[in-house]
Amino acid sequence: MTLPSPDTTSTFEETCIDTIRFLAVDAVQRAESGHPGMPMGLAPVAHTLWTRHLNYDAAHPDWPDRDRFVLSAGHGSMLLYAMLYLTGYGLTLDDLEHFRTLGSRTPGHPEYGHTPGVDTTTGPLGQGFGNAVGMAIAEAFLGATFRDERGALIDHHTYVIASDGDLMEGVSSEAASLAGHLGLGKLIVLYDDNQVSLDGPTGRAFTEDRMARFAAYAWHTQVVRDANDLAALDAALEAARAETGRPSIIAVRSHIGYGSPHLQDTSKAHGAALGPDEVKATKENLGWPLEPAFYVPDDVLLYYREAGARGAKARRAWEERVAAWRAASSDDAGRWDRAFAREPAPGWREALPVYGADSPAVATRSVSGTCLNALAPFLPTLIGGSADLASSNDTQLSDAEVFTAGSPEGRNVWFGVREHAMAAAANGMALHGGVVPYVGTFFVFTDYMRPALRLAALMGAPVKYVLTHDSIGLGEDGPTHQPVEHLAMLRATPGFTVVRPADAAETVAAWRLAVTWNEGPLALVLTRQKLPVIDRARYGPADGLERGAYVLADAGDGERPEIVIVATGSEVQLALGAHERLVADGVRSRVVSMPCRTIFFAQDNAYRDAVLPPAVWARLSVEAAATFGWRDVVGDRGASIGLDHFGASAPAADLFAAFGFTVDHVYERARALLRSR
Ligand SMILES: Cc1ncc(C[n+]2csc(CCOP(=O)(O)OP(=O)(O)O)c2C)c(N)n1
Repeated sequence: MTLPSPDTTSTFEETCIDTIRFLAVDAVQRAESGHPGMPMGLAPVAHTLWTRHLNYDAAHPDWPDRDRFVLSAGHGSMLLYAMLYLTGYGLTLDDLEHFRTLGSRTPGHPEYGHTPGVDTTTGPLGQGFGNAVGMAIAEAFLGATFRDERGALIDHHTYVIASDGDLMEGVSSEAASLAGHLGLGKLIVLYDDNQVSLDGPTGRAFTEDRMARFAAYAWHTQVVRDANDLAALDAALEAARAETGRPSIIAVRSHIGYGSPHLQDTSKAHGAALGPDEVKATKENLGWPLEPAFYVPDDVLLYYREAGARGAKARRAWEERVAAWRAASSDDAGRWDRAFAREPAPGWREALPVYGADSPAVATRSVSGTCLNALAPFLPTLIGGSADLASSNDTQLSDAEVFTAGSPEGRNVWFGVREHAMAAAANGMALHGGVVPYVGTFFVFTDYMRPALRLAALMGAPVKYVLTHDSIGLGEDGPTHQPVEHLAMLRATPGFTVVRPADAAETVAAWRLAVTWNEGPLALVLTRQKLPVIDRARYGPADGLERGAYVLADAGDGERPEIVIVATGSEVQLALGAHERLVADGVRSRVVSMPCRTIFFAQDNAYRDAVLPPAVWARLSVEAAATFGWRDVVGDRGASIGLDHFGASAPAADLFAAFGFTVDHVYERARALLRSR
């Protein structure tokens, strides 16, 4: 089948575009829920992309060198689902008919890992934009890392559809600023300039010159004055690809609810079904058959299915090229396989540092930096950085270059003071595949990363977070910088793993866990202040961290303990100090180090009961953070030493003393608990 010439809007292409529009209209009407307006306006853009620009093979949605597509304006999900169905990703008309219903493959917003062809989960506006910047970083890095004599083996574009809401959200401003600085020339954003958002005209709240803003970010900018002008769209996309030194944005003037006689250009077309009468009026207006709903003309389906299969040739050629390159060098083949499996090369475990009782006190953030650098040679696709706190977070890879437009093989990314964008980009990097992203900042600034952390958990994106300055132990910077509720927040996030090691040896064990942890996001929560290295000859081995919690000290001699003190991070040493005094008093005391509550709760009952015997009701938790959630561990009759208020600005030792984080206080609370029996 020959394609219609791209420079004319043929009647057939109008039919194709109307098919997309009415699949969205009918699906939203059937669900009586959803967002028809954006797909109606942008159907020509999707049509143009999927038939003439995107490099993809619908039968292989995971092809590593496919172009990525991010629908940042995720509320317009029916636009994406219509394209995935039409081009043959395996979605069916039945899936579209069950849009937004329980168990369907077509949820309200696109979800990664749920629907084939969805490259990321979006919904919170602006996040997709940030993810796409990360995908473009990963692409550039991998392109520089894996090469044959013809050049980059990973060499694709990242396309985004973004809406007014996406560009209003701050995360996209940060991400755009970063992308412009990094000169990510293969990132192409199509901005749906329909001048309407949820509550009404954008003029109420969003009036700056958007293209001037992006030009100032060092982006290549273009305007297409009419979304229905396919030739102009084609030309703009060609020009965007021809621009290789800067990211591109194309503002496409479109009409929300295009074709709807009463709702076009109004916010009523944004987020609700048009209603049966308006569906009918719109179909009549655009000359579309009223029945059946979900009508797809045969020749339209054939046309899109052929477009969806056209990339098979390029995919096969790419696979042959990679196979030939792999055959020439088993080293390269190994590097490639490990990169895409996110596996370090053999020998990495032995390369990690070892700390003993004779090691001087050391901050867990410093140990983390040593581990990261020890791992770097074994994991050459480990790439990341910090939000301008690399020296504080110890996140710098000392033997690697900085990632820039001129040195895309660099592994140190200077994200700048942009936590929102950094975390969103890290998600995109993880989802792209081939790289293991890590990012660092002060623990308290997870507040600025929260939307992306949540999405990382929802998507199972294996991002590593290095979060330092983990408590009042950071001292003089004061309560603005001292996390209180952050551990509870991360622990409450389903699918998020948070590890707070107690000393150097646990930090090494934590990195050992992190490196092999590909199930989802994992955060290491680390101290600014030095901590003594626990004497492992005397107490339990740090490997226990792998089970989330373990018995560190036990005076029971096989007998059931009278009291269990459970602590995390820097407070474990206080628990040990109190324990020694209790033991001197003749109390059968036990200390449990619990660096990761989630992993511990996932252990079998036998292990959990062995660590925390159910019959021992006298349980005391010690953690310099909100006590929220500790009752799950200590029970109704237990007690918690925590921080249910903000901190203060003073040296760390003064704060620990003032707020009850001392051996004396832990001991006294333990004795009081025992007395209360
Ligand atoms: C962070 C965030 N805030 C609010 C929303 C709710 N919301 C969904 S779409 C939208 C605005 C829609 O305007 P626009 O982005 O222009 O999309 P269009 O109306 O053109 O479809 C809002 C506020 C959201 N999804 N994400």
